[in-house]
Amino acid sequence: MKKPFIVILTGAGISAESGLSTFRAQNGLWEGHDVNEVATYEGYQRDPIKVHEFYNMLRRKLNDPQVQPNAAHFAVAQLEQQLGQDNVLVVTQNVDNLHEKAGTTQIIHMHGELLKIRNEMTNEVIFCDYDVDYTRNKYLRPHIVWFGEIPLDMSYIYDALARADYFISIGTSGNVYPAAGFVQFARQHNVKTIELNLEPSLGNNLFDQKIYGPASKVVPEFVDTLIEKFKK
Ligand code: BV8
Repeated sequence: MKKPFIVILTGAGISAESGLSTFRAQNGLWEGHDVNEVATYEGYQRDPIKVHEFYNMLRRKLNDPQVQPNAAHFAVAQLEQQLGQDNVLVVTQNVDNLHEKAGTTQIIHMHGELLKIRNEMTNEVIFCDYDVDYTRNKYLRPHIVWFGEIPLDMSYIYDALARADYFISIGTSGNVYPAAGFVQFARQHNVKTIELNLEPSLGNNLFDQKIYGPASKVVPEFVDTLIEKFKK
C-alpha cells in the first residue's frame, strides 16, 4: 500500500506531561506575564532586559534534566521512522526541543526555538543554551516569533498541507493563528483531519476524527493503528 504523506501540528499540550507549562492552563505560561510585554516586538523594544529574563527562565527550565520527551513525542518520532522521512512532517508551535530529543528529524518550529538567538543586524541564528546578557550585545534577540510577527517557513508549510493525505493536530487549543487555520486549509485540499487533544479545541468541529485524552496515551495508540494500516 502506498505510504501516506502526513503533516502533524503540535502545541503545548504534547509537552505538558514532560513538565512544560501550556499557555492557557490555570498556571499557564502567560499567567503572571503580560503577553504584550514578553511576546511582542514592541514589548521587547520597551524592556529588552525583562524579555531576556523571561526567555532565560524558560531556557533554564528546558535545560532541567527532569524535562524529557514523553511517550507522545516518541510515538511521533516512531511514525517517521516507520513510514520514512519523506512521509512525515512535524510542524510545531512549541519552542522546546523535545521532538528532536525523541528522534524526529523532519520538523518546522513555526514559532521559533528557545535554544536559538538571532542577531538582528545580520539575521544570523545562533545556538544558545545559556542565559543571554543583553548588556553585552544589544543585537541578540530570542529566535522566537512574537505576536504580530510572521511565523517561519509559512509557504513550505502550506505546500505540505496542500499535498498531505492526513493532517493530525496534537495538544493545541486552536487559539493562535495562522496555526489555528491549518485544519480549514487542509479540509479545502481534501486532507483527512484528526484531532488528538485532552479536550475539544476551538476548531474541533472541523476535524473528521477526534480522540480525547492525555497525549502520552492517545498518541501512541493512534500511531500504532497508522503503522499497522500502512506497514504492508
Ligand atoms: C501573524 C512563541 C501575520 C512565543 C507564540 C486571525 C484572527 C485573530 C487573530 C489573529 C489572526 N491572525 C493573526 C492574529 C493575531 C495573532 C493571534 O492569533 N492572536 C490570537 C491570540 C487571537 N497571531 C499572530 O500574531 C501570529 N502572527 O499572524 O502574523 C501573518 C500570518 C500569516 C502569514 C502572514 C502574516 C504569530 C503568533 C505566534 C506568537 N508566538 N509562541 C513563546 O512561545 O514564548 S504563540 C504560543 O501560543 C504558542 O507557540 C502557541 O502557538 C500558542 C499556545 O497555543 P497552544 O500551543 O495550543 O497551547 P494552549 O495552552 O493554548 O493549549 C494547550 C492545549 O493542549 C489545550 O487544548 C489543552 O486541552 C491541551 N492539553 C493540555 N494538556 C494536555 C493536552 N493535550 C493532550 N495531552 C495533555 N496532557
